[in-house]
Amino acid sequence: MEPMPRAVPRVDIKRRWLLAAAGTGAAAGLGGWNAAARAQEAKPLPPVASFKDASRVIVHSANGIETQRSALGSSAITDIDVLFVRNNLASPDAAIVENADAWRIEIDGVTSPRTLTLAELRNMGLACVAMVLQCSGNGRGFFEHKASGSQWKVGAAGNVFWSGVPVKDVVKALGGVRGGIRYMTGTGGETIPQGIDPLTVMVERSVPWTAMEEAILAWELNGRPIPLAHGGPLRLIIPGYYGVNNIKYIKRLAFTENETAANIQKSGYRVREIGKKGDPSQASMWEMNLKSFVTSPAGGETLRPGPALVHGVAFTGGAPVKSVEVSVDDGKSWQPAEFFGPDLGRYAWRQFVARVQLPAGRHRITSRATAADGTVQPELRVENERAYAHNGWRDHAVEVTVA
Ligand SMILES: Nc1nc2c(c(=O)[nH]1)N[C@H]1C(S)=C(S)[C@@H](COP(=O)(O)O)O[C@H]1N2
Ligand SMILES: [Mo]
Repeated sequence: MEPMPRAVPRVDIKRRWLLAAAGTGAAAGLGGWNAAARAQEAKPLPPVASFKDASRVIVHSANGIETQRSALGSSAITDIDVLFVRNNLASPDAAIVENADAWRIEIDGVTSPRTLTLAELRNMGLACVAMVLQCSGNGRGFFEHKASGSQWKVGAAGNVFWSGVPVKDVVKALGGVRGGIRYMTGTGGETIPQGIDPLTVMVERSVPWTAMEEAILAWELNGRPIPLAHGGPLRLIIPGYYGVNNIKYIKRLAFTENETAANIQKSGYRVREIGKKGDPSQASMWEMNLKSFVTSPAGGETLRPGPALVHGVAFTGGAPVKSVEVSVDDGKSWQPAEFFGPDLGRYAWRQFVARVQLPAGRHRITSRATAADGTVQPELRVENERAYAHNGWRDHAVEVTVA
């Protein structure tokens, strides 16, 4: 059931991209893309993400762009030049971000349902949150069963600032939620290709309605209007939840009794055994699990024997990160790391650093986070059909040569 909705929009995105490239006379046209795909070489950035720094991202496809491990740097916040991009459907027309204030969102499941413009939302409340945005499939590239989808390693994640109006302020202004509701459901503003059952492709996700306490309808990303690639002009932000729940170009926010019947909710983004189909009885990709990984060294380097610094990031959608340990011998022994940089709150990632000794030889360097409730980042991935939620420290190790 699942490959269908993915296969269809992918074709559509490519077609759109080609049309756009042809229309603007862009250098990388039809031939460029096909040749690159054939040769399995570095692919060009799609127009919607042309502002990215091609030298510091990995272009998996026109709808999957990953941040290189080394590009995550040590400045706490991820620049949009390198922030990953993941689209399930072709993005809407770029005109929607040029005319941001006119963007409309329908609010339903409240006492007084209403359609509000972005201009109106700007006067209803203001909040800013630093948050890790991470795709459910981040780490898929470490699984061995060849799960379909982008083979992300660590870089389908970034730590960014979002500003906008708290959802609870909007709800309050509209008289509060109706009785009996259990979910908050957001709908993406994409145009559904004709001749396809909308439920099979639409990006509409439901989360427990209590998530509205911290949710934001955001129009600003790292101090600028949200670009189209990241969901501008208006995006639902649910701190602590996997990327897919953070609906781009949101056109409807509804408080509902039931989860949406869209495939992306019903059968997609469900954790199940390899070979099984998705269904609503399986866990949905909501809160993120505890994870850390080393960002420097980034792997593949040759280092001098002696003292070295290892640094990286730790984050979670659950109980706050309490501590991080680092190992330079593939997990045989561990030493504590220290946090550095600002504490941007429980939904942001925390940077850690450790001073280690590296004798000559080859080393696998990794990190392991512990949360305030005692949860420890596991050693191994949990095998699952769609390769979601990988937080095992073993696969996330980097390998260096010391000589
Ligand atoms: N409307 C809409 N929202 C969406 C998506 C999409 O395809 N359409 N993709 C989701 C997925 S799977 C992820 S991981 C994040 C990616 O956000 P980014 O592209 O800004 O990094 O957006 C989510 N929100
Ligand atoms: Mo995702």
